[in-house]
Amino acid sequence: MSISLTRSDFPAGFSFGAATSAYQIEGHRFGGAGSSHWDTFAATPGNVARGENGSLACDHYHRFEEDLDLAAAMGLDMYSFSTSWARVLPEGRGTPNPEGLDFYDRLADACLARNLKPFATLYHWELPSPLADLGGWCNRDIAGWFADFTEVLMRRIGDRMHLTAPINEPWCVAWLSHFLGQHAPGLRDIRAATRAMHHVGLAHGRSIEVMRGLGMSGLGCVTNHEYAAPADASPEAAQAAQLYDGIYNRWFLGGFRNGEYPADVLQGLEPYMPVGWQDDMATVSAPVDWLGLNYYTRKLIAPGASGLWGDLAETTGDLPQTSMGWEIYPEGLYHFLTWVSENYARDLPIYVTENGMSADENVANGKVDDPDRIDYINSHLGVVQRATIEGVPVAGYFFWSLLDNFEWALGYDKRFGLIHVDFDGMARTPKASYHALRSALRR
Ligand code: GCO
Repeated sequence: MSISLTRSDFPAGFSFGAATSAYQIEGHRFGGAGSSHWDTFAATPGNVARGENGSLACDHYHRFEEDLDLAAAMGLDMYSFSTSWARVLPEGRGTPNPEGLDFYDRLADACLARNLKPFATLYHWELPSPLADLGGWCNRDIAGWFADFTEVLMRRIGDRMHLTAPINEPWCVAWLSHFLGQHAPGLRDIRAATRAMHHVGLAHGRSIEVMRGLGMSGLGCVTNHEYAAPADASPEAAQAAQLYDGIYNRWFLGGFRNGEYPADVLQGLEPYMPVGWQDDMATVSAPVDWLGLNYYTRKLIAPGASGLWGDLAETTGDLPQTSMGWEIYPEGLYHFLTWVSENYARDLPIYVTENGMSADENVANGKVDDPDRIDYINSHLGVVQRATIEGVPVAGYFFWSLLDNFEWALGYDKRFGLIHVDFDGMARTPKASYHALRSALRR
């Protein structure tokens, strides 16, 4: 099986990359990294499958050169990584960990040495435990703590970044983790969630301001999106899907790009918003240079049983699914590319910053066949190409993920990698999708 499209099917300068994140691949036990709220969340029974955690992960901390060799051999133009706040500032503030800064310095140079343009995301979820102790994303002070982390890290590596984003998937950081409780810190409280929904945006804006002050460019925001459709023809399901869309898809883009939150969501969250939040919106909407969209799937939405505001039930339809139980729905990616272009981009370039699928593959005779992933790439790259032909300013596409890795609360058996990782011996085995992409990118 092959990837049907090649570079010539995309606009000149269109970039292909692969994405990873610090806690999911590095090995957080190494290099002086401090405790993060993911370490303690994972140490609490019932939160992560099989009690797994990111302490070893893919041992990328020691194997990053081998991994970047594989990324470069594929013909990728960019490598998207994230940096661990707890590795750079084990206390979250104050004295940096020199080993942490040295690691990201080496990583930046290793990318450039392989002609991989570095794309850094400062925060992909490993909040230092001492800051979690102070309320984490529920405490407005986190915006200043995050700005200080930005300054420490980007003074060291900012000169070499091609693209930089402050926070990966604000919805996951705030709503998934403080309302739904599925990710660290595992809270289920609408007041905590509302504060996080605002403070994440404020921290994003403060970080952008710091990087502008350092003279950096290529600064963007990365939001994740799910296509929300009504589970049935009832008006209640339509209303539920609209609210799911507001919380998931419109809240952060509204803040970042329009300096205002969507009225339908604010109606439910206003009573819990921090006093004076309106005065922060100029910072939340600090100008950026590009938009990043993470997309995987769609959800069919119905009202939840409690009747409480925000209680929304997800159901899955009859489309083919990945091992995450996510339906494969490339039309949703096309929708978001056109919808974001029409409503938020205002001609800024748009990157697909994460797209991919999980499957439970194994190595057989030194190979890993993953035909479903090749199909997924073909169908999703196909809608990206269609959007570019229609004039949507898509500037690049990042596959999630370069490596099989720690899939948060689901642990290590949800394999998203183009490269298989044997988590016992750490052997890397490029999958058939890796080889198919390699030949497509080099054709
Ligand atoms: C996310 C995160 C990644 C996930 C990937 C698969 O989008 O949730 O950025 O860390 O591993 O998306 O769920």
